[in-house]
Amino acid sequence: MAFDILQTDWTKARAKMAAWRAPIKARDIFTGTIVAESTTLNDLPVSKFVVRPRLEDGHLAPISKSFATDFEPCESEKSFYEHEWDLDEKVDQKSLCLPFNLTWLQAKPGRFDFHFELPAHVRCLGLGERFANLNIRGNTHTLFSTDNPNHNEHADMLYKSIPFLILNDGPLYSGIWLDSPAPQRWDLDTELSGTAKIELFSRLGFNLYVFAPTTLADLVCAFTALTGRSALPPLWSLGHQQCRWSYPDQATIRDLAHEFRSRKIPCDTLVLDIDYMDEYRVFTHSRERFPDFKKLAGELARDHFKLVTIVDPGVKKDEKFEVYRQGLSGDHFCKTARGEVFIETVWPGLSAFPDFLSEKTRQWWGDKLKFYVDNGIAGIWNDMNEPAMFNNQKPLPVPLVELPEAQSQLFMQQGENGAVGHFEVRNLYGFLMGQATHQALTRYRPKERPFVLTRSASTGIQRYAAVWLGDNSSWYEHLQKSLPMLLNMGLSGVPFAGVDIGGFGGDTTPELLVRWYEIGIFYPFFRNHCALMGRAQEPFSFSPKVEAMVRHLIETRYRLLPYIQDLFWMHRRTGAPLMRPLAWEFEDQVSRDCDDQFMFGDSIMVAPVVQPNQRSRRVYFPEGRWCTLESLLADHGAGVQIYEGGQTILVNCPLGSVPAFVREGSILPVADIMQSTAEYPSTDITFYAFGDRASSIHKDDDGISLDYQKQKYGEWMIYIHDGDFDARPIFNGLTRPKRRYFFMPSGSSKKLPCDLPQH
Ligand code: MIG
Repeated sequence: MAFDILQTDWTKARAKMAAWRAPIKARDIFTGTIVAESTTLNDLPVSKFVVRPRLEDGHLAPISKSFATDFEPCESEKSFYEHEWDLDEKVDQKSLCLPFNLTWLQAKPGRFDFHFELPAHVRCLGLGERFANLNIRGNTHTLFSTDNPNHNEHADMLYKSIPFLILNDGPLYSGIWLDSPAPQRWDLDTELSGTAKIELFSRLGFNLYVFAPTTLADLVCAFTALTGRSALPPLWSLGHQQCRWSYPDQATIRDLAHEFRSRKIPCDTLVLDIDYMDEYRVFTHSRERFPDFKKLAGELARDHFKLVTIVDPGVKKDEKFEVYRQGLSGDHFCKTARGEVFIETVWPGLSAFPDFLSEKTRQWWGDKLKFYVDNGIAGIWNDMNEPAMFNNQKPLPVPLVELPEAQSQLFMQQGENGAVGHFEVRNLYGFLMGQATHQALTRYRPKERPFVLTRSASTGIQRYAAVWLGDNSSWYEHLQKSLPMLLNMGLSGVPFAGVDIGGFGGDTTPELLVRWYEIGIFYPFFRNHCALMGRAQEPFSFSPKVEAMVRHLIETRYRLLPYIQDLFWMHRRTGAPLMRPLAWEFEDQVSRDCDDQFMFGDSIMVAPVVQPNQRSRRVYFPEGRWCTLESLLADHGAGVQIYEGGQTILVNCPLGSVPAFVREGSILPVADIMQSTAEYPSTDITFYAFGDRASSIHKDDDGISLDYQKQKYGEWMIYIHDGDFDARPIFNGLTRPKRRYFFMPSGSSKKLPCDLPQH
């Protein structure tokens, strides 16, 4: 940020210096109520504290509904989420004995302070979207959803706010979840004094959850039993997605589709950024540049492409614009404390912002989305929903001593308990827009799995949307950061995540793009995206050599789709993310500290190159034996390349090779190369085994409908015993899939036909 020394605002600067220097000594002014409850989630003890301060008018703060925990699981999956809260006797917090000696007090009507101990060896993980490595200790983390395109060491507030912190002490992991959408500042021992502090800037109170120590897997299982899990995504959304800001017109989109198919680069989805609209008006398309909007989607569908469009919240302030008029007459927009519609500048110019906190507005927005469904748009991409505003990117007062009174919080929103200041609920804005979008798509296409992508999000977003981590740049540093950042997203309950492949800002280089695809094929959300001024970075934008490398990588992604779907199935039942830190699977010290490698499910370890001009790297192999994924999947009979675990080995990493290793005892279900997932229902599936003894679970379904929730799927236990293949049905709700199955014994180059029995 540039600043002009002659313009220094000394009053502000002094206040900030003073605020940093003097830790605010706080006296507890709390006179409200605390209700303590406890439960067990899959045998894990969890405590919950519902804290309601007394307001200045003498009333208790109303209990506001937690959108994070408010959901109804489908009938067949109720047992994954079942728990009951027991009311505890002790409700005086002074007598509570909490892990890490956690205590809190109310320092001001608009601020609560929490303190807990953080012994020197304790690692801190999770906390949603942080621009940081895996262990986020030693820094201050502000949770206040913000459109911050500068992802660098100064980046604090980002797009998402998920206040779930994992504390790792040796083999044990415990959790603290401060369930409140109000701004929070987590200081994870910046003073090196072994203490952590949270400031919660709220006038309304909170729910605090404390999870007892356990394994990482059990902790995330319990957390997602409370906050929900991702539904199975439509299969097409797991394929390759191509985007850029913006493909200018429909002819360009047609060309793009043609390039992918004629060059045989697999792709499922093309994405339209903001310029498909008429003057950036939501629920419109440009008559000049996209005159045949609906026809375009139809043509692309014949070529097995899906079309996804961006949808921003800002509604253009224009009395002649029907959506704006409806928003006014239906009272759907956020309003200032004086009752005027709040107006700020975003892409359409002066705009109004739907108040997604209000149920009737979510319904209205959902109704409007029918425009996209009627035009054959397959999925919706929500952007700018922090909400971002061109002249108001950092709306919180600095320094923040307590939350301003409701009337001074930029604008008001209408909750179930009446009007509430925006800051108090800002972190819910993107979540609720995503929820409205998800519910609308489900309403219009009840037989299909909805696809929603969102930039802003808060706890529980996985139930409604995939996420990407916003505006990264075409830098190796951001390629590297994508690993720990996505790992922490997964540990925070959000598995369906990715970052822009190739990098969003700036110009990518061919080498960077290839390295990015090497990792990107393991991002659950797999999309190439680039900003307005960046050079073209579609897979065919460079030399034939680069194109061949990227094609091979994308083909590998498609071959792994059966495995990827099995991982989503596993997530659905246990909360396990797809991308997992090594410590999820291994208990040794090196695994615990490692964040430049990760496990993709329990069978594949990814150890990528994230530096330019590097053609080898040291890879840590945890206990067991490992082989390269590429040598396992190559059918040329050269044999698999094996590494003994328990050591670090220098490994060659030629550009364009898949940087992944398979753990002994694994069976990978692998599809044939395909151009889009439309070919998936008839692909052969081959079970590649590494080791003479192995077992895994494989599932099959139609990849598109919600019937799996009505028991329409097939699930098998697959075994390798002394090198022989065996499969037993676990669940049989599917008519026999029309595909052939093969088994590739460990170290062999000859596939053997096999069968998945139907009972
Ligand atoms: O102010 O829609 O993060 O993915 O391409 C920029 C244009 C707005 C930011 C998103 C980016 C998108 C871009 N948007």
